[in-house]
Parts: sequence; structure tokens; C-alpha cells
Amino acid sequence: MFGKQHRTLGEFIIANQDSFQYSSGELSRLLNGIRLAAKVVNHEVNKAGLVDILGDAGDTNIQGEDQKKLDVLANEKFIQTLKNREIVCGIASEEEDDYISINSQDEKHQNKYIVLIDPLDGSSNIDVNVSVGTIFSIYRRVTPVGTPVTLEDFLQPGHKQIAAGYIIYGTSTMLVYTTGDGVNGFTLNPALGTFYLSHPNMRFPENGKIYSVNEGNYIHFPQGVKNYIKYCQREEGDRPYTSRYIGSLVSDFHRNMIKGGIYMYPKSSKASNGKLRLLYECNPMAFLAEQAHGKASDGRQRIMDIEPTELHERVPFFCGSKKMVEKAEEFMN
Ligand code: AHM
Ligand code: MG
Repeated sequence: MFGKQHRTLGEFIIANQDSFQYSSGELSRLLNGIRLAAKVVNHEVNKAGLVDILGDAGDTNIQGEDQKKLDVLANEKFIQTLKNREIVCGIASEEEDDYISINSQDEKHQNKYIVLIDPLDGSSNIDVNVSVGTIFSIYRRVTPVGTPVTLEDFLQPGHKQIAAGYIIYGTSTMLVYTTGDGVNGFTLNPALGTFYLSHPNMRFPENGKIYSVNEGNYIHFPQGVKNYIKYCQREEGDRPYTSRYIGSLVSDFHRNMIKGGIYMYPKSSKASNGKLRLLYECNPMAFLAEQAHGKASDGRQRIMDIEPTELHERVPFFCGSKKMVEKAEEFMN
């Protein structure tokens, strides 16, 4: 059913923990926490259509519980699960204005890991039954263990990530992640509640034929981006390319990684840094892209080399098959 390999995510995490440079088993526990939260959120996402008959956000459902918007709910589930594990010292989320500092049980701030998440990305797609995703990024703290976390722990460049991944709630639910040793994808068997290794060693084709961008913003794009889009559409060689845009970063990225393609969210005359957030959208996707032999850039430099200055900072984002991103960069420079 899931190809030749029947290894579960849990087994895979344990089997690979020794290859990880800080092989304390803590990262494994953290990834297991994410695996659990993914299953809980998957359950909620799959019920989404029922919200219409059980009541809207803000209403009370038939069990007398307050209905919550799914992105709020996903945020709570991830935070709860990560807090309970005694591994994470700080969490930043798209849903929270400020970062959350977590005291370990003994209040001695012994936990070492920082997690940044976008609990439910592409959430405008939920109401119309289109795939959404969760994105996560993991770092070691830089301030000393034994002290509370500070903003400095969160503002690390992407190349310092020790793990990153996403969950895609699509026609099937998948968890795809990297710890810096390639990218592996696991598909959830909903009947058993178990993720199985279904996509070992995922790689972007070096070149592709899909471009993904919100072309409704075309007139606001910089000239270089407009020229690149025209290049994608020109009848020449292996072009025109196919345009595919779901409006859900995780889904567009996932398709492009499998089929070959480029995702773009450029800056525009309306948004000087584009829309996507560096710390919990672009950096984790960039880490995955590079580990999958693809590339991620802001048009000029490597995403993972950007020194962050703010928790919710935005950057232009070009990500996907290496040759396509390089070509787009040529047009922009
Ligand atoms: P969100 O975090 O508010 O969901 O926004 C991020 C999403 C991405 O998943 C998607 O690629 C992009 O926004 C779509 O934006 P637009 O509708 O402007 O094309
Ligand atoms: Mg988002």
C-alpha cells in the first residue's frame, strides 16, 4: 500500500538518531511530539467541513464546547504538545505576536530546543476543502541553558536549523522532514494512525516545467520578475511551462518537489518584502529545498544566510528546482 518500505516514522526517528550530531535522543522526542500534534491537527482538519453544520467559529457546538477557528486550534495543539515534552524552551508561532518562553518543570530552564511554527498555513483554503499545511523549524538555543530564552534564540539564520519539515493535509496526510541528512516523506495511514515511510530521499528534479506564483499581482511585480514570468510563458525549447498555484505554500512546494518546479512570492509595489515570513515559512522550506537538491533565494541571496532582525519579518521567496531558481535570479539581477 505504501510501496516496498513499511518502516514507520517512529522507527525511522529512532533508527536515525545516532546520525544526528547531537544524538541525545532529545530531538527524537521532539520529533515524536510533532508527529503526535500532526495527528491531532489532521483529525481536526478532516472534520473542517462539519463546522458548517455544527456551528461557526465563535459559536458553541452541540457538545457545548466553543468552536474555534482551525488555525487557532492547530496553534494550541502544537504548543500544548511541545510544552509537555520537557525539551523545548521556546516557541514562536505565526499565531502569536510574541515568542513563548517555556519553563521546564523544575523552573531551571534546562530545555535546549527552539521551535518556530506556522500551525496552519494557507488557512484561507480550509473553507473550500483545499490542502493546507503545518510548517516547523527547529534550532538549538544560543543563550546559556539555565537562563530564560531571549529573542536572540529565535533570530538565528536558517543555516543554523537542525531540523525542519511540514505536514500536508492533502488527499492523504504526509509528514516530510529533514535533520540535515536528506528529506524523507511519511504518509499517514488514517485507519491505524501511523505514518509510514512512503517517500524516502525526496529530491527536486534539477529542472522543471511548473511555475507557481500569484499572477493576479503581476502588474505590481519588479520588472525582473515580470520578465521571468514572460520567459516561462514563451514558446521556446521546453517552454511554455505550466502554471500551477494552489495558494498554499506547503502544497505548491510539495508538488514542485515531486514534479519539478519553482514557487515564487516576490516583493511588489504593494508589499516591499513580499508576504511570506522568514522564520517559520521560508527558512524551513529553504532547508528542505536544499536538502532535496533544490534551491531557495530571496532573488539575490540564499534564504538561509539572511540574518533575521524580527520575529515576523517577511522576505521575497523563490524556491524549487535549482536551475529554475538560478534562471529567475538571472532575470532579477
Ligand atoms: P498565511 O500564512 O496567511 O496562510 O499566508 C501564507 C500563504 C501561503 O501558503 C501561500 O503560498 C500564500 O500565502 C498565498 O498568498 P496569496 O493569496 O497572496 O497568493
Ligand atoms: Mg502562513
